Amino acid sequence: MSRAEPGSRPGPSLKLDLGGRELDLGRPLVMGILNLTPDSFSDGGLLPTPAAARERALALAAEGADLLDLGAVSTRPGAPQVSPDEEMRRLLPALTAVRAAVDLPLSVDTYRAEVAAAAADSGANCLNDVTALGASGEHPSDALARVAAARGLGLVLMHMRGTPETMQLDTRYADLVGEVRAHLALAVGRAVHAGVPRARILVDPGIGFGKSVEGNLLLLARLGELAALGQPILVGASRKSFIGRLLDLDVHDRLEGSLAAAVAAVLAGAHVIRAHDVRATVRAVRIAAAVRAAAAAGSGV
Ligand code: HH2
Repeated sequence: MSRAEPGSRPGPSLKLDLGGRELDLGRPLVMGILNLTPDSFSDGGLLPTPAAARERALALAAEGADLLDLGAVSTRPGAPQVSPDEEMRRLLPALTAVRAAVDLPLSVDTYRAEVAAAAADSGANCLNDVTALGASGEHPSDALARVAAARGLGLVLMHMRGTPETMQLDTRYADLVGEVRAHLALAVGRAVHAGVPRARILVDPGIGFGKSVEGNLLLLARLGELAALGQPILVGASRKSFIGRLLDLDVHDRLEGSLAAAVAAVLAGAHVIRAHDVRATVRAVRIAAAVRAAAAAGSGV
């Protein structure tokens, strides 16, 4: 009987196509976060210039990131709106600098079609839409999916109820996991209808986006139920406030909690982990993946 490599998953491996870059999902991947914002909840203002973004991207690549996610607008609870012009002013020079420096697939965290199209021109491979085609919550639009389809980009569809301004006002759900799954199923259907092939779509339960502490824990525990959507699952729990609330720790002291959440997500079936602390996350996730592979391989050792 053939044995799986430690850290890999046995069986036929799923492939992900991000703008012409094929990623093997036979092991969990780590998406390194590059925040080009002045006000992100844990690392705002750290990358004020394209040169700083490039250096950070090179560092995350050296730490073992499989792909990078560049965001120019904070989605922290209560974050103010930023104009598309301001978003592009922050994003595009940094994206160009990062594209020239690293060979990893680059994702751009935006829900705006015009920003997405400009990002595609500057070398983005994937769009990360925290509104799952809900474009701000009030104006559902398939425009972003049409950009992904036309430019051959990957597309992350994340669940959020409301907008960053309103999402934490009411975090009660009758059936959280069922609602998240149904919401993502609809979004995947809309993306496919707009022309994005399933091989390019990831889903994300949106940890911290309109959820209580208990809701976030429930989503991590029952992540496997999203497998029914048939798409790879991305999870972003890094440094989020539920970790701070559970451990009573400030945002700069959440590394261990973030690693524990990443391990829980991988054991529950996550394919991609979005993280600020890449080196530590890569190591933790490799152990979780090895445990998962051992469980799948059966009882003979
Ligand atoms: N979380 C954040 C931003 N974008 N995208 C996906 N797909 N999943 C997530 O969980 C997710 C996301 C929030 O984290 P961060 O980017 O560090 O903070 P901010 O939004 O304040 O810039």
